[in-house]
Amino acid sequence: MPEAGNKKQVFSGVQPTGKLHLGNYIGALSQWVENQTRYDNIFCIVDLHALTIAEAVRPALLREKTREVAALYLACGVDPEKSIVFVQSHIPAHAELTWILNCVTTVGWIERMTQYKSKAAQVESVSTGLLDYPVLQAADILLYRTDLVPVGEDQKQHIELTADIAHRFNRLFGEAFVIPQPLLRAEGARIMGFDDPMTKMSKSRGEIQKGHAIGLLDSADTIREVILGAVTDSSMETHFDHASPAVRNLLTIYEVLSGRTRLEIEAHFEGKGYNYLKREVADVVINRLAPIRNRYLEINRDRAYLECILQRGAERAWTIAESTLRHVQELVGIGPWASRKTDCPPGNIGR
Ligand code: AQP
Repeated sequence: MPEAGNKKQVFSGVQPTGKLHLGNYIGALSQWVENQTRYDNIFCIVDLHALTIAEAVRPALLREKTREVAALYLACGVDPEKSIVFVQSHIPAHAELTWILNCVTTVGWIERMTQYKSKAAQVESVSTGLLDYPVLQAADILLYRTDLVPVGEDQKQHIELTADIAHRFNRLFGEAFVIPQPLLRAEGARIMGFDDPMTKMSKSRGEIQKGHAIGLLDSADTIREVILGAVTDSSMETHFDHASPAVRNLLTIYEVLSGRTRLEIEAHFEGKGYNYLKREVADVVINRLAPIRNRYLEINRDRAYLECILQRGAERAWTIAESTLRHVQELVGIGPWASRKTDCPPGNIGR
C-alpha cells in the first residue's frame, strides 16, 4: 500500500439526475468505497452537468436530487473523514477552467464522443452545454491533479479525451496537468438494463421504462419484481462464456455482489434454471442494498449533518482547485494581478 502522502489521487462523480441505480453502484460507487483507504479520494456531485438539457431542468428537484446523491454517497460507505465530498457548482473554478480548456479542445474531438451523439439524437435542439459536457468533465478531473478516475465503461472515452486535452495544454503552455487514467472494474463496468440486455442501465431510461433498472432506494419487493421480470432466453445456459447477454448480465451482478468465483457460480447454477438464478440474484441485490437504504434514511433525517459535510468538502476542494487554476492562469497569461504582489498607492485609478 502507498505511504500516506504518496497515494494516488482519485476523482469521480455522479450527476444528480434521476434515481441512482445498480449500474451506478457496481460501476462507480462500490469501487470508490472498496479503494477508499488505498487512494486520496475526491467525490463530487456534478450538478453543472445536470443542466445540459435545459428543458428537463426542474430547479427545486435538482437541489433535492443533489442532496439525495450526496446522502447516497455516504450511505454506500463513502467516509467524509477519508474522502472529500462536495458539490461541483460550489467551486466556480470548474466553470473557469472549462473555458480555458475549451480553447485547447477541437470541436472535432468532442463531436466524436459517442455519449454526445446518442444524447443529441434524443433531443430536439442540442445545447452547446451538451456538446461541451466532456470538457467540463475534463476540468473536474484536471483541477484535482487526478491520477485515477473510477467509472463505468461508458465514461472511458471521456477520460481518454481528458488525457488528450491535458497533453495538448501541457505541450502548448507548459506542465500544468497530471494525465489521468480510467479505473474500470474487471467485471461489472457495464451493467445492462433488465428489460433490454443491449442497452446500458441508465438513470434517464430508468425514469421512463419500468423494469429497466433497480434504484438504490427501491424496496425488496420492487427489486424482486424487476429481477424476476428480467428478459432471459429459452436455453438453460449459465456458463459465463456461453450465456446470452441477458443471462450474463445477471451472472455478472451475482459475481460482483456475492464475491464468489466464476467456477463456484457456474457449479452453483448448473442445470437449475433461470427462475432459480433470478431468485438468487434478487437475494444478493436485496442484501447489499437494504443497509444502504437504511443508512440513507438515517442520514436524511439530519439535514444539517449533510450540509456540514458538503460545506467542509467544498472548503477542502476549493484549496486544491484554486491552486491549480492560479497556476493555469499564470501559464496562459490571465488572472488577477494581485498574485504578483504589486503595491498600489490608493486612489490613483483613472487619474
Ligand atoms: N450501466 C452502468 N454500468 C456500470 N457503470 C455505470 N455508470 C452509469 N451507468 C452504468 C457509471 O456511474 C457513474 C455515474 O454516471 P452518470 O451520472 O452519467 O449516470 P447514468 O446512469 O449514465 O446517467 P444518465 O444521465 O441516465 O445517462 P445516460 O442516459 O446517458 O446513460 C459513472 O461512473 C458511470 O460510468
